[in-house]
Amino acid sequence: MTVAVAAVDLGASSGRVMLGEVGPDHLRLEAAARFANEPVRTPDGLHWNLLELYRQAVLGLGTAVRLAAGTRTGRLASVGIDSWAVDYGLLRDGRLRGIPFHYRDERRGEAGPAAVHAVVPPEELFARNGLQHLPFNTVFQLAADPRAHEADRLLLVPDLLGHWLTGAEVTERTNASTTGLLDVRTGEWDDELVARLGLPRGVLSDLVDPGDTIGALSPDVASAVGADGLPLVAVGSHDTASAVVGVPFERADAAYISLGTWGLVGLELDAPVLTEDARRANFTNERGVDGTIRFLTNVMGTWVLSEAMRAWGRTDLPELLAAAVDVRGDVPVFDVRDPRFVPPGDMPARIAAWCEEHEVRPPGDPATTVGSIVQSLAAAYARALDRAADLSGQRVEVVHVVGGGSQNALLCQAIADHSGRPVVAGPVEATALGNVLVQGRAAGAVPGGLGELRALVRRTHDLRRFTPARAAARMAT
Ligand code: ADP
Ligand code: LRH
Repeated sequence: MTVAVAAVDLGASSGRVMLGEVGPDHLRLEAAARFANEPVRTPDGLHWNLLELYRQAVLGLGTAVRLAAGTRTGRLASVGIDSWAVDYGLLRDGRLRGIPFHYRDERRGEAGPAAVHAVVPPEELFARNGLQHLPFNTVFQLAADPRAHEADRLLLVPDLLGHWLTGAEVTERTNASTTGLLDVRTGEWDDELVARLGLPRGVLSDLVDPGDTIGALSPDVASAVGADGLPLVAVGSHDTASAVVGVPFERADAAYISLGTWGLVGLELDAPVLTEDARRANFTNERGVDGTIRFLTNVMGTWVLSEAMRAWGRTDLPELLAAAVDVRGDVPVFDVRDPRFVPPGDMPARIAAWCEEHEVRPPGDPATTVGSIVQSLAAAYARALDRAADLSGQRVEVVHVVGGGSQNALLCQAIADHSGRPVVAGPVEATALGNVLVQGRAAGAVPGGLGELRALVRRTHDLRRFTPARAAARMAT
């Protein structure tokens, strides 16, 4: 049996609605809509343009319904939504209270973490929620958000869009694990933590798991998209959870880098690693599909490159990368994890400032700067891969790179070279594939566990391989 489903996949830089066709030997995506995700700055800070994203999602679903009419089954079986993590909308009496903030909003600063840590010290917080310290984790955002106490419901971004589509108010568990309010051991809301932080427990809704049916599209939406009764099915609604479902692992001793705006570097494990070393190394234990744990660290991703291009007024990434290939000699390697690179702004100036402070000659022209960004990202990923292996005790012999950044051959080769490990690049749309696969499985079109789903990705997608220039060097050390 082959089914058609629609995946709404919202990344921090762009969104898409994909028609997915999935069956035991069939996995295919077709774009129903692609659209930019441009944040909006208002006097009170940086916001997501959620209304525009919702508008695009509904338009895209209408197109997916029409495209599905031409497939074997002639209709969509379900819809699933994933997006970036941590951000939320607050509702009262069903109405949104204020425009949701962007996790890169620099105004909220350290007030949230300071308030939380005054009540629950960092060591205890990590023992409870297993999360890497990111100042924008939901728990920290809420501590500095006066609206939290006026709200009767908090919905994470995919769940908020799902609420607008169906009326349901639920929280999907993989994304809930990025809030900081989920117990890392049980996967349930940590009621004691919520109470100690003085947060209203009533704002948190029931948890659902990937594969669960959330509800049917409301009559208004169903008539707008032309599909009566179409169900919304929970997927790994955290985009990284869906991306990792789409990693075509060939062997157990492999790591992944989900490479988009962020570079999420880590391993899939059965159980969290909650050691003091893991906490100090800023590793996280996020919850994945089928109860897996994503043991990873958030490293800078293509964001610094996109922001540099914005500063130069350039949109020709392939040309810039081609020019960077021709740069001769060493390029400066800077610390891509320095917090100065997180907010929007003039990245070439920030890179130059970092280099001057560290007595390194700054890169000059755009080609050298791009080369410098690529080598600096790869060096940081190589360190993170070694740390992931050390902290978990799992060997890492192969690195899978998935997401938009897997198209960047210069970067994939640099990751192979810096890490001394072969890199397998692709699929580009791992997140949408993960979303589609979980829906396909829920519809009964593909049986089995994650291994079977990944084997299907391998059978149906071309992957590109990069061999490390200095594999021998790593083996020797
Ligand atoms: P996100 O989900 O975080 O929005 P994506 O996975 O869509 O991110 O990846 C977006 C990134 O993919 C871009 O910032 C860009 O660096 C990279 N990318 C897109 N197209 C290409 C290309 N043709 N060559 C190299 N890199 C590309
Ligand atoms: C990637 C991502 C990542 C989170 C960040 C906020 O899009 O979901 O996993 O840490 O956004």
